[in-house]
Amino acid sequence: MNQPKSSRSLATLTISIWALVLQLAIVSWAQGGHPIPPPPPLGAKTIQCHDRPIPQLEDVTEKAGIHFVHISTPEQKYILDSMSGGVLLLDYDRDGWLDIYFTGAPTVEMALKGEKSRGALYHNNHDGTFTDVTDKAGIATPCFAMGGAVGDYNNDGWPDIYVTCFGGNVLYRNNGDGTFTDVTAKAGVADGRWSTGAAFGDYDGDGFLDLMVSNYVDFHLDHLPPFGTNSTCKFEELDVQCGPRGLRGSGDSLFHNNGDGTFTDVSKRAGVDDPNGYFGMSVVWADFNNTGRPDIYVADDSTPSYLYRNDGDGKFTEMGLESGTAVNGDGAEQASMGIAIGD
Ligand SMILES: [Ca+2]
Ligand SMILES: [Ca+2]
Ligand SMILES: [Ca+2]
Repeated sequence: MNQPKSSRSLATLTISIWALVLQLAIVSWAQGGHPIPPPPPLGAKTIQCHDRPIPQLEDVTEKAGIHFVHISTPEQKYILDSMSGGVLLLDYDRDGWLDIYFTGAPTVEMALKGEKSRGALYHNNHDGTFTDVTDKAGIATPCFAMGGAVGDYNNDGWPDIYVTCFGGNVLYRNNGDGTFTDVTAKAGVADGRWSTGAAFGDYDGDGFLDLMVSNYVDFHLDHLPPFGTNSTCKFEELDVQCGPRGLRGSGDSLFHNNGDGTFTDVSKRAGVDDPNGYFGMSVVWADFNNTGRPDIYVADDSTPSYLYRNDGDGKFTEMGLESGTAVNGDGAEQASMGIAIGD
């Protein structure tokens, strides 16, 4: 096609200008990082920052009717007193609104006297308030609780609760009528050690949620490590609680869901049993290498963390060090506690 030269030049110039505008827009978007978010909803509490309204968070605990208080001791003579306090969010009655389960732990002193502490289940009333339904639900005192996980292990559509504990975990089946039944014994998922983290994930793709549990320190109420008594129970010259360094760690557990309400401990066979006895704090399932199979990450306190690649044959390969997720950039072990996964 023949085009007059001046017309071609004008077209070329126009395209060049548009390309420049597009390039500038891309650069400025990339430099800005994110597109401008929509404004907060009307009536939301905000402050102005760089001419933009920034939403403010407000403590609504009291207004919401939540009165749960976690028991703690200021002395914290034992490392067991320093842990616990996990909270689960789940829609246990499937009304479309998230409810809250607070786990409760006693102090070591209370436990030695045989005293228990309560957890609490709060039902979401859909109006910003909650009602304590713990007693009706029957999940007030599962154990010396640390935290837990939510998953529908029996595929009946109702989310079930697994509570991690010091000295024996508890699986509660959701009965679908606001009550739960302790099915730990039948399911075979008590573990019995000091469990901290737990997460449900279907590692073998059979449609049933399996359960990974991280365990912390080998700790016994009848053999308490005495406060400040040796070099690992000192901070500078001060006497402090012992641990986790200087105490023995506990291995981790993977329970395969058999699909009939029972589980089988496959930790060793799967290669995720933590024979090193690292101090496990929390665990998460995520497909880190986009194979369609969930892998496992275990955050360990004061010891290297684990990244387990799901090999698809019921086994996992630990690749924490080579993936750069076991220790920090200087090669030092981290006091890893919790985990968040995001893209
Ligand atoms: Ca609900
Ligand atoms: Ca269920
Ligand atoms: Ca499974």
